[in-house]
Amino acid sequence: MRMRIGTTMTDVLPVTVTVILPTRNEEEALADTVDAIPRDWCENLEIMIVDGSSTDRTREIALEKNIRVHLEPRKGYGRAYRTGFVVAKNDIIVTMDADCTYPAELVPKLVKKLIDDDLDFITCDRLTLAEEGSMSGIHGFGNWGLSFTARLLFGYGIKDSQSGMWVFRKSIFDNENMRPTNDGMPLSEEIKILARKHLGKQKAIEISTPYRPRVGEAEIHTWGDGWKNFKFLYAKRFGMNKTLTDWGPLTDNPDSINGDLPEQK
Ligand SMILES: Nc1nc2c(ncn2[C@@H]2O[C@H](COP(=O)(O)OP(=O)(O)O)[C@@H](O)[C@H]2O)c(=O)[nH]1
Ligand SMILES: [Mg+2]
Repeated sequence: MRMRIGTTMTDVLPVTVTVILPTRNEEEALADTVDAIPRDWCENLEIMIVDGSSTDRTREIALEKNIRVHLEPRKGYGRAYRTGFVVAKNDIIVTMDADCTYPAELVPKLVKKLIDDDLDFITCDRLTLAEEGSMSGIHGFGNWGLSFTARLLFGYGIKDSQSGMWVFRKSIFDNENMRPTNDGMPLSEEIKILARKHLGKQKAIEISTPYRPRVGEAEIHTWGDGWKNFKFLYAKRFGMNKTLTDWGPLTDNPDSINGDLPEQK
């Protein structure tokens, strides 16, 4: 099989990949997000949602699309990933929001870069190539301010500390110090700080990619989440961040591959 990246054709990449989408009430955008992910370009592609007890049709849509559904009842964006990172079955993990904001079409190209350049972690900067209407003035300012604070406190030189698209090797978590601790939105800045700290600037890089307007309503609380992100940076800098829940899933989280989701019963 062949794949098309940009204008060049290449062979199937000899890797296995899991794309993780955290979801909470994303019925409007999930189908398009999933459809935008290219297929048949690597040895095995697992696409899954880690659903936070959505009350709309999110899980049904995922099942219709034949992707894996893991239910994580504990609240939080970070919590969903701290579960998804462990249950993902493949060697390379790609993350994105399920809201059509990130460039799913670039997933093969980003994975190829990770392999070709022997990298461990790529984070996608949204700020440089943000398309019109993708970030409201206040969000743009907040993202800039948080990224500025992160640079000031940690000096790791990351342009976009809040981006939610990362491409990395699952094996980075073999080092327990690489495992993020935060169950909320601050996990996003935390994982980048950890990557630069433990993997280094050569192996953990940032690439600018497009960012598009959201489909569906955001649940983010601009001021509340902004403040939590800001507080987290200071707590982390001074070693005062605490983890409230354990790494990995609960033993009884329903998963579509076990056939025990409420909608499968
Ligand atoms: N599982 C789970 N997913 C969540 C939760 N909160 C947000 N998400 C998802 O995480 C992603 C990021 O949230 P979003 O509202 O887009 O935040 P923003 O991009 O920072 O404005 C989206 O796909 C949400 O559906 C949660 O508590 N649990
Ligand atoms: Mg989003």
